[in-house]
Amino acid sequence: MTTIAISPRDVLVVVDVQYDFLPGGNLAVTGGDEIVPLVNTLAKRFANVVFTQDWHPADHISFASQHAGMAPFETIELAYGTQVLWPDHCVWGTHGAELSHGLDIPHAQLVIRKGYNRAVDSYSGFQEADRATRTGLAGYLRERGLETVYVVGLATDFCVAWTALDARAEGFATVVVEDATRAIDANGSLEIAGTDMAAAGVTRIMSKEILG
Ligand code: VGL
Ligand code: ZN
Repeated sequence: MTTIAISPRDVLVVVDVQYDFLPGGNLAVTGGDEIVPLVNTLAKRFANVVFTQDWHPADHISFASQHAGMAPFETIELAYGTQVLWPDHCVWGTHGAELSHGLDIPHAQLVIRKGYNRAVDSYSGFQEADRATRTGLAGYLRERGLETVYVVGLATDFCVAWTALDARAEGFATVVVEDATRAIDANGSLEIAGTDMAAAGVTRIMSKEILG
């Protein structure tokens, strides 16, 4: 099998590998811990690695606890559109918000925090859910001359998919390494994310296509 050669113009974006998304966390993604060794192995192939970190105030609007009578995984309508409500998670300064100490990627260069505005969620590493407020990631990647964005991490159907879709929208070639992600899969979200990514031209591969 011919493997994909990773170039100095490629960047690996490691999405939200944080304790609250790992088993035992407040919004645990099934099998989330299983990807950590693979993410570490993949990262060794990349000169350029960026982390995203979900980073919410304790009263964040995406928390079901902030909406009387609402439960996690129900939805509400906000000014910017439909919002899924979540268990409290990734509250800044808490253990659950920390990047997993199992990550062994000392050469990673940037941590993009997102979701820190109380009234707007941010699944994507590029822009908030209002689809207007930018995180700065696109500018950072462009300024560094990076062209192809490889996305891994948690969760496939939320922060990975939204980050990949926005990378495409910004004009980057975009590749999701499927087996280095795990999904929440609430109310058909994984299938929807797959359809959206295919329509947007996001390529999906398995890690063996890089690692051989
Ligand atoms: C995420 C739901 C809420 C994610 C973040 O990282 O996929 N999902 N906040
Ligand atoms: Zn969140």
